Amino acid sequence: MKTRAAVAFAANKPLEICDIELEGPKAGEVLVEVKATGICHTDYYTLSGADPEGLFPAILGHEGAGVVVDVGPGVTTLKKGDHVIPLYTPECRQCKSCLSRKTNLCTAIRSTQGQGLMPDGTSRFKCDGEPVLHYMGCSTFANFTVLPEIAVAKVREDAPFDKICYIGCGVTTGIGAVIWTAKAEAGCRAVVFGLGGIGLNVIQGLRMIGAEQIVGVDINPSKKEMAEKFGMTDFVNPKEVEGDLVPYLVNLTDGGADYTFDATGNVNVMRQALECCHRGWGQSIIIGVAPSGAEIATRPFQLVTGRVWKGTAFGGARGRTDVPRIVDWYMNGKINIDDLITYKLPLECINEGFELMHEGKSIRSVVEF
Ligand code: NAD
Ligand code: AHE
Ligand code: ZN
Repeated sequence: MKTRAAVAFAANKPLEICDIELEGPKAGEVLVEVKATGICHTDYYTLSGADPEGLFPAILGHEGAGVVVDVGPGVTTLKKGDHVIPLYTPECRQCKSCLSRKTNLCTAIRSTQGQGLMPDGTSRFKCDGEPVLHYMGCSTFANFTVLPEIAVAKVREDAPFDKICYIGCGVTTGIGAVIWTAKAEAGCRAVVFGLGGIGLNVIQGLRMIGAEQIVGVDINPSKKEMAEKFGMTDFVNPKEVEGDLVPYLVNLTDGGADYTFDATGNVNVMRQALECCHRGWGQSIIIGVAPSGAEIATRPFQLVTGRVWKGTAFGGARGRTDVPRIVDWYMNGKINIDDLITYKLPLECINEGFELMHEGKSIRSVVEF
C-alpha cells in the first residue's frame, strides 16, 4: 500500500513529504493508521545529526496515536479497530529486563530498532524502490506505519488522538520521571531544568505527588507563565542570577533540592542539577538527551557526600501496562495535556513545527493526519 510520510533524507535538511510504499504487517506485527503525532525534541536531535544512532533516509516521529487497521499472523493481543499508542520502549514481558521488574528497558528488539529495522532485520518502507528506515521503532511521521505487537499500547476508544499522542513520549516521560524513577514523595523540594514539553510534565508530576517547592529553571523567560499554571512555585532565569547558579539554587531550596531533573540535554546543566541537590540524599534525574561525544562530569565528592545521579527513559514506564493508565488519568481530568499543545499542523507544515520548537515558541506541536 501507499502512505504519506515526512521523510528525513539527510541530517539537517527539511523533511520532505512523499508517497511511500508500505509493506503490510508480518508475523507478530500490526499496521496502524496514525491519526496524530507530536514533535519531540528528540526528533529534532536526530534530524540535527547529533544522534550517534541517527540513520538516513528515515521516517522520524515517535509520539503518536492511531488505530489498528490490520494484524499479521500470530498477533493475539490486538485486533483491527483497536485504538493504540506506539511504544519506542516496548514491553515484551518475557526478556531478562522485563522479568527483572527493575527496569522498563525491554531488550527484546532494541538492537534492530536502533538500526532502523523491524525485528526481522528489514524495513517495511520504500521510496522509489529503495528502503527507508524506521525510527525508534515507531515512525509516526507517516500516516500508516507497521509496529511490533509488543511495541503497541491499547488504549480506550473515547480518548482524542490529538491529545493522547503526547502520552507516547512527553507526558509519560515527565510524569514518570517523578513517580517511577525518582519516586518523589509529598512535601519534597524539587528543581526542574528546562521548561519545555518534558520539563512542564515533570512539574505537573511534582504537583500531583504534592511537592512542597517546585523551582523551574529556564533561559527563556516566556516559559514562566505556563510553568506557573502547571505548579511551578519559583522561576529562575540563569541569565539573571548574579554569580554561580548552584549556590543560588541551594539557598533557594533550604540547603539543596531533594530531587532535580534535567530536561535540557545540556551536560553543563546536568552538572548544575546534580550539584544543587541536598547533601546526603538529593537525587538528580537526567532526562535530556545529549549529543554524540558529550560527557557529564562532577567531582566524585558530590557523590561521596550522598548525592545520586540517575537517568530515565520514557519515565521508567512499562508501556503496555502504564500508558493506558495515563490515558485514564487524562480522561478523568487528573492531568492537563490540552494547554501544552500549543500548535496543531497538517503534515505538509511539519517543518514549521520543528522551527517553532527551535525558536522556543511552542511547547508541543501536534501534526494531525
Ligand atoms: P524543548 O525544546 O521543548 O525544551 C527544552 C527547554 O530547555 C526549553 O524551554 C529551553 O529554553 C530550555 N533550555 C535550553 N538550554 C537551557 C539551559 N542552559 N538552562 C535552562 N534551560 C535551558 O525539549 P523537550 O521536548 O522538552 O525535550 C527536553 C529534553 O528531553 C531533550 O533533550 C529531549 O531529547 C529529551 N527527552 C528525553 C526523553 C527520555 O526518555 N529520557 C524523552 C523525551 C525527551
Ligand atoms: N540514539 C540516542 C538515544 C537517545 C535516548 O536516550 N533516547 C531515549 C528516548 S528519548 C525520547 O524522546 C531512550 O529511550 N533511551 C533508551 C534507549 O534504549 O535508547 C543516542 O543518543 O544514542
Ligand atoms: Zn520524545
